[in-house]
Amino acid sequence: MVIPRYKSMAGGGGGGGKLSPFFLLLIAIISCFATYNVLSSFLQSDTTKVSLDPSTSDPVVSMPGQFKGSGQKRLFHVALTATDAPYSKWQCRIMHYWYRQMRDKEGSEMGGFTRVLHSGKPDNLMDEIPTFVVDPLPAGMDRGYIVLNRPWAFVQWLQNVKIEEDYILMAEPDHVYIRPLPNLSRGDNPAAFPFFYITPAQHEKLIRKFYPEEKGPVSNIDPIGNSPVIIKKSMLEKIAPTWMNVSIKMKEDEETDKAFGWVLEMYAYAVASALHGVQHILRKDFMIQPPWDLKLGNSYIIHFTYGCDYNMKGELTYGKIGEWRFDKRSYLSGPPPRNLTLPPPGVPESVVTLVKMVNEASANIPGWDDGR
Ligand SMILES: *[C@@H]1O[C@H](CO)[C@@H](O)[C@H](O)[C@H]1NC(C)=O
Ligand SMILES: *[C@@H]1O[C@H](CO)[C@@H](O)[C@H](O)[C@H]1NC(C)=O
Ligand SMILES: CC(=O)N[C@H]1CO[C@H](CO)[C@@H](O)[C@@H]1O
Repeated sequence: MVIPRYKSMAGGGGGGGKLSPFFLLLIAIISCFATYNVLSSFLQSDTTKVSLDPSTSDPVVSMPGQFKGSGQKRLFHVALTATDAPYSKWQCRIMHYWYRQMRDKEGSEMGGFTRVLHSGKPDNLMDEIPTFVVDPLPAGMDRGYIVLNRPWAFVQWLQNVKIEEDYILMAEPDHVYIRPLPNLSRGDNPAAFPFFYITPAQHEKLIRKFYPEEKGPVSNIDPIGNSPVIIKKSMLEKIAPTWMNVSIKMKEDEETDKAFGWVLEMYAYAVASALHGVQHILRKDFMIQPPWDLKLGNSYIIHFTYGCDYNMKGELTYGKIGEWRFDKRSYLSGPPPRNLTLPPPGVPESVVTLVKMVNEASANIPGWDDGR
């Protein structure tokens, strides 16, 4: 079997250069934010940047944590970090569509939804998807690695919005819900998906630069990224600023940057949560990743980060463009057309289901092709 080595993302690689002045600037920005928040809690500034989808604005009754075990739902807020690039938009629309299909089903503990848009300005999906606009990192600070904006987006969102739910699901645009998602966390343990390519033990020397020995063994660091994770809001509020710090420090450290590459920000979350003594429940059934996972089983999410290439005999041709293919990267500048051709016979259930779900969403989302 071909082993996919990286969580692939569109875009170029990291840049070079020194970060330190930017880092100082960042600290300044963080303190401005802190000041702003003290002020805004007095001024009761309920943000004007939130656009509420009428279908999700009905009141959500949030239950205090103490009620757990009483059969009450422990709702979690679905937080989707995204940009305003066409590539991000069409994935967000499909993701939000399936959230709405699953939210009210039996077994779901999905609460409200927010797209945390880290492009700094509203886009044309504000009326379709509940959105909160946050600022990107100052120009150049992400060093071409746009996902470095994610922790900063969470920091801003958590500081500026009153979230009803006690739990947060950190989600990504390329997630499709195949079943209603319950709150998989237990007590103080968040739930996370274990990624086989996140291997802290194999990078002990690097990890120790950010996770000092007195904190405990490197095995405390979970093989995870920030998404999907269901976590208590109060914990994420503590972890997010550390996550941001750690990710910027890792990016600044040449050796670490080189070793972790595109998954640096995942390591940064894993280390940051361990620094706060948080241990995750590892749920392999959280999601499947076609084409490697063939069956839906009893998992909850399809993560479509890998290209799916097949010949007409239904055989996987990974790494070679298939006669039939579905790859999100084929649609960098706009949405896939409606009614994509279904794969040939023999292609696994996971891939067939994914394409059918993309088709169902695109068929039912008004204005699918309108350049969004
Ligand atoms: C982030 O890093 C700066 C500089 O090292 C430090 O002063 C600050 O306390 C850190 N904040 C968190 C939340 O780790
Ligand atoms: C989708 O495309 C197939 C051919 O690939 C066609 O038979 C079918 O009618 C189309 N469905 C819709 C809703 O356009
Ligand atoms: C899957 C899961 O663990 N869901 C739990 C979410 O929280 C409620 C309340 O504590 C439990 O009853 C569910 O079992």
